[in-house]
Parts: sequence; C-alpha cells; structure tokens
Amino acid sequence: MAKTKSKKSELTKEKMLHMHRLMLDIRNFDNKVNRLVKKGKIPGMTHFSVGEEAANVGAIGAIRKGFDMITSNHRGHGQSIALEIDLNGMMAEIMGKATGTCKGKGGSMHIADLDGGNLGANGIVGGGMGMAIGAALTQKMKKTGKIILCCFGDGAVNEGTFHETLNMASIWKLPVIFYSINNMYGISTPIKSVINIDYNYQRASAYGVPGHFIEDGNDLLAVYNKFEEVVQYVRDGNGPVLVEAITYRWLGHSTSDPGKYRTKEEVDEWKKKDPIERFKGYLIENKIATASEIEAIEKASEDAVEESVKFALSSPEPTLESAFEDIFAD
Ligand SMILES: Cc1ncc(C[n+]2csc(CCOP(=O)(O)OP(=O)(O)O)c2C)c(N)n1
Ligand SMILES: [Mg+2]
Repeated sequence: MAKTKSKKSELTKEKMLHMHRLMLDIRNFDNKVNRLVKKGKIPGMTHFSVGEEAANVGAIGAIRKGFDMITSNHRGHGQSIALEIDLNGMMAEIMGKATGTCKGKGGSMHIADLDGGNLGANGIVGGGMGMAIGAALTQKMKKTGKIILCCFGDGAVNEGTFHETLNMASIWKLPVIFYSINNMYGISTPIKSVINIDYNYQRASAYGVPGHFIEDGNDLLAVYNKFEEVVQYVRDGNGPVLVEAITYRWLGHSTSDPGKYRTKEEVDEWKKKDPIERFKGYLIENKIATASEIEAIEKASEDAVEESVKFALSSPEPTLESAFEDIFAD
C-alpha cells in the first residue's frame, strides 16, 4: 500500500475525520448504486467516482461550502457528496423519484443543488466550463467574493470549450479554478494517445494562466494543500488557475463498460493506492484517531447510505403534471 507522503497536517482532527467520512460516503454510495443498477432498480447510465475520492474531497474540502460553487461532469456523484449534498436527495434523484434533488427529472448525470452550491452535473463533456465562467463573471461583477470550482475529466481538455473558456477567464481575470481530474482514460481512450504533451496542466501557460500539478491525486492531504493555496490565489482576485490531479477510476467508465481496454494488473496496481485506506493509515499512524473511532465512522457512513436507499425506494414517482413544471425560469 503506497503511503501518503504528506507531512503531519495542521488541519483539525474534526476536519480530517469529516473528510475521511466524505470519502467513505462516496465509496459506499457508488458501490451501492452499482449494485442497485445491476438489480434493475436504477434507470439510465451511471458513472462512478470509486477510486477518485481523494481528488474530489481534497479539492472541494478547500472551498467554502454553502458559499462558493462548483460545476461538475457526468462523473459527478463524488463531487456532489464532497460538497455535502444530501445523500437521500441524491439517491432519490438517481432513482427518478419526486423527492430527488431535481425532483427526479435529472437522474445521475444531472444532479444539481443551487442552494448547496452545485450548479449542476453535465452529460456533455466540457459542458460545465461555459457555465462556470458565466457564474464566475457574475461573482466578479457583483463583487460577492465567491469562487467557482469547475470539475472535469482529462478527456475534456480536447474540447474547444476548454480553450475558449480558459482564454476568456484569463483575459477577464475571473474567479474560477479549472480542475482536470485525470483518471488517464476518456472511456476507452488513454489520454496519452490524444495529447502531445505530458500533462494537461501544461496547457495553462498558453493562456497566461498558472498551471498546477498534483502528481498523487490519491493523497487526500496533497490535494487539499494544493487547493488551499490556489483557492486563496483565486479569491484574492488574481484570476483563474488550471489544476490537474492524477487518479484512477476503479470501475468501468459507466455501468455498461466491460473495461476490456485495461489489464487486471493495471487496475490492481491502482487499488494498492487506495485513497481511503491510505488516509486511514495516516490517521492511525499519526495518532489522530483510533481504529475504533474510524470503525464508528465507517459504520455511520454505511448506515447513511442504507438510509438513503430506504428513503429513495419509499419515495413517490413524480406526477405526470410535474413534467411541465420548472421548464422556464421566472
Ligand atoms: C461533447 C461530448 N462528446 C462525447 C461524449 C461521450 N462521452 C461521454 S463521457 C466521455 C469521456 C470523458 O472522459 P473524461 O473527460 O476523461 O472523464 P471520465 O469519464 O474519465 O471521468 C465521452 C467521450 C459526450 N458525452 N459529450
Ligand atoms: Mg478521464
């Protein structure tokens, strides 16, 4: 098991345990959804964040929740959970129930919660980028002090909108963090086969934007520490940054992917870099928490996910009339 390289953190025990809990929630929630899809309880396509927990929780843990905002992509469960969007509402949304975060009309790929600061997941690769800079322009004009964290994958950096929005955010010095969560594949395409540079963050300099690299995106504290630095930079009015973190998805691209393009050895190698086990080891070795304290958190997370399933299964379907509601903005 690869160890976390971070030196002992200045973070409070409470914050660290909370982030550990959120990583567990992501893992448990997505594993549960995967099982429910296989049982036919969930319609449509779902994409899982299992393996990418630290890349999500470390980044979102450094913004101000309930104040700043995020945009996300098709693989958005991890980001919503890291932002502490209600698990019951998420599970109900994924099952298409009226009690879901979007009243059951969005499903897995369109979870949004404006009050919670999630401007929306998005099935269009790169689709969140335009929304992010629009929201960032609003914050700048209204001088709210809020920043936008725009999350996307490695595959999105070859979309035209990546180049357009990075350039526009740069010239207008918008308060936005472009965050490429690099799991090294866009469906079955290895990122290295579609870019002629080593890493995506290197593109930032072409737009006059600082580029930051997190080589070990499975090290929660490495992600958090980098984000603490860039959040401050952006909040101070210096304009956008591009951050890239290397991580890996353990499961297929979506529930319909048999994953033939990756070897078992490659997947197993990454499982040895499990972000959750590593952070648990860090907490225990540094005597931040005892094994029994962590067990209690593990149990609480499993219970919360079970509860979300009960809530979603017992929730009503949306009414037929509701199909015509929430179509136009007031
Ligand atoms: C504009 C657009 N092109 C293609 C697709 C089909 N598609 C869905 S996910 C995906 C790969 C995205 O890869 P990446 O951005 O690395 O995210 P990951 O799935 O690896 O998290 C593609 C090509 C799409 N949804 N939208
Ligand atoms: Mg990818």
